Amino acid sequence: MTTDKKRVAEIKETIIKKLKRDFGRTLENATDEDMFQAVALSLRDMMLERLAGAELEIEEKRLKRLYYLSAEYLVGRALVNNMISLDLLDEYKAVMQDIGYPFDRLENEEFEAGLGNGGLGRLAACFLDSLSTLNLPVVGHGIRYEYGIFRQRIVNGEQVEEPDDWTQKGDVWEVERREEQVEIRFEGDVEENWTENGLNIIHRNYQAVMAVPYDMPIIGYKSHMPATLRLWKAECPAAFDLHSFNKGDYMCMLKQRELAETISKVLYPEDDHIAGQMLRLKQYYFLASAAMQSMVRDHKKRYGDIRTLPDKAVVQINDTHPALAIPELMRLLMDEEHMGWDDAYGIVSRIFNYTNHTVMREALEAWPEQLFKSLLPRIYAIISAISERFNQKLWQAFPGDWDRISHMSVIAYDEVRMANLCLAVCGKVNGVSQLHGNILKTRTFRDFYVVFPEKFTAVTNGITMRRWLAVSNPKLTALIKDCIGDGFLIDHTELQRLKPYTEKKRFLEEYAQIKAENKKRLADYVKRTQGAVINPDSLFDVQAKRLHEYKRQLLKVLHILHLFNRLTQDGSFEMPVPVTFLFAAKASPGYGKAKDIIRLINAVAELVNTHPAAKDKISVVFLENYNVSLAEVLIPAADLSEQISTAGREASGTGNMKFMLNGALTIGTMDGANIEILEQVGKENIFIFGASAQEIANMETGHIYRPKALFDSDKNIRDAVSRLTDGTLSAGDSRRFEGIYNSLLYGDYDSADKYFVLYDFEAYGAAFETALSVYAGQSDWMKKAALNTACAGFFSAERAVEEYNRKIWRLRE
Ligand code: 26Q
Repeated sequence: MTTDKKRVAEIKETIIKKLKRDFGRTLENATDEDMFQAVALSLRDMMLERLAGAELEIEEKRLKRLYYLSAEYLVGRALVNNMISLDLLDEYKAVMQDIGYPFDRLENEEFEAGLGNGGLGRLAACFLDSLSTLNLPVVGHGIRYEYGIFRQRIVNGEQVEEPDDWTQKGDVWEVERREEQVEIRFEGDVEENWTENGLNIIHRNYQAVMAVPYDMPIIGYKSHMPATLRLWKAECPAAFDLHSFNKGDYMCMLKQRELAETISKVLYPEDDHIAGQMLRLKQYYFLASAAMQSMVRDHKKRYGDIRTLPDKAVVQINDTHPALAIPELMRLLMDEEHMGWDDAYGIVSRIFNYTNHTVMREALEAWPEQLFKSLLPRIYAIISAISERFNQKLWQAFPGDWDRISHMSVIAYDEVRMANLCLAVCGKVNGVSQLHGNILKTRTFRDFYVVFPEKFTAVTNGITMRRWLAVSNPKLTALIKDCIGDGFLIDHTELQRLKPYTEKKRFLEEYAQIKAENKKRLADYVKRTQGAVINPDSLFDVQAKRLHEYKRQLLKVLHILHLFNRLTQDGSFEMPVPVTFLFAAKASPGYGKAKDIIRLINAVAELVNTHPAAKDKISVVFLENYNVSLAEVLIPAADLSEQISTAGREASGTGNMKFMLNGALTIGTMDGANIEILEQVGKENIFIFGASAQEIANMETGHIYRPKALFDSDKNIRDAVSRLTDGTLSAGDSRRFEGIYNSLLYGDYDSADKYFVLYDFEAYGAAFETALSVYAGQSDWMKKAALNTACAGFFSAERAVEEYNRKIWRLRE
């Protein structure tokens, strides 16, 4: 460790002072919480100082700024990440050692900010970190959910959800900015009056809610320009309280308060499919309006003239959830700034850009028109006008083609469609991997591509090297530093300098040693947190991601049943190495099929882990409550990374990149970013299998897939699938998994095995067998693993963000 002794002494001094002044404690009698708070506050001081400096720089240099709008931010814990970003990790470790306080106790004291469901939310967090690292000015706008993604417990093999009360001890990193609150209006009547000054809009009888911003500085690595994560909390307006109170309507006042505060109460745990709740729409408008009001206010304060907005601001909307920002900005420009439609639209159409994250039909956001109209009357009127004008434009492109036009229309068939709104207005629309970008052009938004080819682009996702290597895998980080210095933490082209080392025996031994230690670390963690025992000498095969049919956890389960069949029935069958199958996945609470699959995984675990002929060869563990903190322990311990979605369905995946970076080999389909991982590492260093996106699409359009025929003709499939209902997995009830069984084999041709699990079954088995035999010849495996690390630089979020900047944002020009 090369620590700055003076800094160490200063930090220690600050912590002692914080303990005394903020908590009335000393090092001797501080509780764990006091200690965490004091250390965090010492970091926070430095972060806020930088934030102030950055604001000044933006002001002085009149820098263009990115407004990143997202309903989700899966930030995770911040303590160690902040130490690394400030380049003070070693110093803090030295201080804690000096004080005699275990560093990991400090880490574990922090609640993680889990304000997201999965990939989309984590991407937003990685991007803020990387934007700051590149010193690009950005404000991320989001919702300060009081309850983030639920905590998952497994009880009797089933998922049980518990509330995630992450702010119960307050959030040390945030700064409340009450003076910057804005008012958001719902419902009511809108009156339009033409006066000599143009259109005058009066909104009456609305329900007002206050949005109060809480700013969290996100410090990029060695950056002088922190990103601001501005999270909005809903509150009841004080004036409104008074008003009710005067009328003596005390109960009504409390009720209104509760209703207002409900808006930012909880993150909706549905990842990818909509159930049209009113409250969700309220949340999205709340976010959009607060963000736009704050952006406009900021610009006017700084530059005076709202007309220069597009030179100084650009907005990226993270999927369609914040898309109401588009009509909201129109509203602000017309109703508040008194611009005409054309001028306002001219500005709006230069500012917005949209990232799509999913091609699943059921995830395309659409709201019932009547509900929308009554909740947001003015916004509805603006969207109607956008829709009408857009349809006129389409009429010129496709004269007479009503079918196509109504398909592309923003409002049609009693629905308001958010993706179409984005396609109509945004300057750029991007996919999150190359394959996904192409699918958007050729399938999902095909008709739009014909009219606006110039709007479409693709930027492959990325991950931050700090969180997913430096924070989560300190040992590997140290080894890499020894070889190539620490440039790789900031410059994504550096990591490949590791390639020559993968030829060196000594390096590979150290690499293998680190993997073994990380596996031990995970085994200890699992023992401690859920009491399960796993063999650190087995191959760790990991599938960690949200539970979704298209991600095909079921394919892996059926394959485990197949291995179980062979181990118990075929005396000559040997596993070349023992394997531990690790699953981690949350299911949306309303997604019954996903919950059944969790139940199934646990039933298979019980079967396999106790059977004398199987238990020393294979074992299955379901890890509870997958979140960022668990990912940080799990991913560095993985040998094999399962990325086995039905081709064409996983827009990109980002877990796949994290596993690769940490030296797991991928077993995967030609889907999302897996294709680009293959391009980076070469086909020798990845296990690719299964139907391509094109083959899947052909089977779908031809209606030719017959899973039952595969079941009848393929004994391995039949024997594995039959386990679902033959009583082996009774879990007390032999009909428990009949639903899964039936959905694989029966239903209409289009709905039986909709995700082609049985179609890819044999190919998966073959790929897995190849992986096992390579693993059994250890040294070659480690070389491949190290090559995966060395080739992961492309997946740095700085590369992704630079690409966005070049193609879309044009900051710092
Ligand atoms: C849909 C309708 C109405 C309201 C909300 C939603 C909704 C909510 C969450 C739609 C989608 C999501 C989340 C999507 C998501 O996380 N997608 C993932 O994004 C990652 C980052 O780009 C990709 O790597 C993953 O492939 C993709 O699944």
